Amino acid sequence: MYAWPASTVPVLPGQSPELSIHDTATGGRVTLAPGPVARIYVCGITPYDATHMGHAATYTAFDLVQRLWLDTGREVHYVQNVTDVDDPLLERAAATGEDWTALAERETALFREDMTALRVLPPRAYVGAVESIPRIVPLIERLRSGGAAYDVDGDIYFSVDADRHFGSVSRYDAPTMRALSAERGGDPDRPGKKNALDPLLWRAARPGEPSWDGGPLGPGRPGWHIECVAIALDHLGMGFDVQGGGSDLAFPHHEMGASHAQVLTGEHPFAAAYVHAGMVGYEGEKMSKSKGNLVLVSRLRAAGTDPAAIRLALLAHHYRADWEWTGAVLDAALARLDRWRAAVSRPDGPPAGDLVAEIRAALADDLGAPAALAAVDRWAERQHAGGGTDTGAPGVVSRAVDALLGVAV
Ligand code: 5CA
Ligand code: ZN
Repeated sequence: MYAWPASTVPVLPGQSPELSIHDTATGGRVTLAPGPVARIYVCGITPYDATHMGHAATYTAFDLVQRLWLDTGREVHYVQNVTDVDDPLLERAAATGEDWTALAERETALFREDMTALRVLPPRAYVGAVESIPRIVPLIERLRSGGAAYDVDGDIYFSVDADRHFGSVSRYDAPTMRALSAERGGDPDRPGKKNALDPLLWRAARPGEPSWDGGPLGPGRPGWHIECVAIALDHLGMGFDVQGGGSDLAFPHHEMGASHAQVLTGEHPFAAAYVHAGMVGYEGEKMSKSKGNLVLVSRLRAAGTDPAAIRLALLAHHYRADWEWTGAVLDAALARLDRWRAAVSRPDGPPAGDLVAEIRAALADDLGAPAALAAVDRWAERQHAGGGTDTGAPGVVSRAVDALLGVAV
């Protein structure tokens, strides 16, 4: 699939320190040391509804990772999927009477527009589940022939007990895993499974559902976790630098994906760090397509809200925090954007060399975007208080804010 256009990223003198980031699998910080090409996989949308502030916050967080790595002089091999066939998408299409492919295409197109408007840099590879089926089928066959997958009435399940590292991504206990499995697409109560947590790899064709030729697997469609594994292994290989997504993906999705890949390759780990963004809520609940309590990026854009202000509203919260979207959050971001724009539009200002270092240090410290914004605020305050005479400073600030934070001032 094609992704979306990249906004230009100014090249700054000097470079960011190495990124130290919270890793779910260890529960602590890791300082990443990618090679000349940093490798990151971020789980993409299931395109059955429009991009809401929760999605936008998560993709903006991982955009900071890409920007920081670019600022260290590296290339970034960023891969993102589109879950363009799965239960929620088919259920929504059935409920509204729309063709499921048309729904997926429309919402993916809207997502591209939203990401472009928010200056989220595109992945290098943007890959759909459907187009990946020819790469998914052989992986399932290999798991089955190696004894790590088995049939239940024609459906094929992965045996979590085949991976001695199972549980090491989320580190949840068994009751928590069981509860989350039921909540997030699993079927722990289905009879005939070896372990209640075992996830579906291949769902045999059902009347009224789309299906594909699975060769020896029979006609059917892929399970959710194997989709991301097939795409990540195809484009990045084992041991890539960051597997990313929202915190609701830690279990079962990233746990199962790591296990699939570890059993397939005999190697460990799947990713050097598992990075999870907090959940954005609205009116007391997690913002979600299934609950329908959505604040949509596209709706704010259509109402004339500057996307740079939306981006600043997201960056004002630490990526790991759970937080609530409110009108006041947006108002504060609009005011900040005005202050910054007024500050950089002067012909001179206070020296900004330290500010660039402060933004870099804040981001390298577990993506501390709020601290980075506070540093820019302080420079803007000095500017508004009477400023300085450095004629290069406003340009330095606007380029740094653009390159590192993705905010066009
Ligand atoms: N297609 C799968 C991943 S392979 C999926 O989870 N799609 S999604 O559309 O449901 O979510 C896309 C991304 O947005 C995921 O990383 C998810 O964790 C994140 N996300 C969903 N809701 C929120 C929220 N309220 N706050 C923050 N991030 C969210
Ligand atoms: Zn995924």
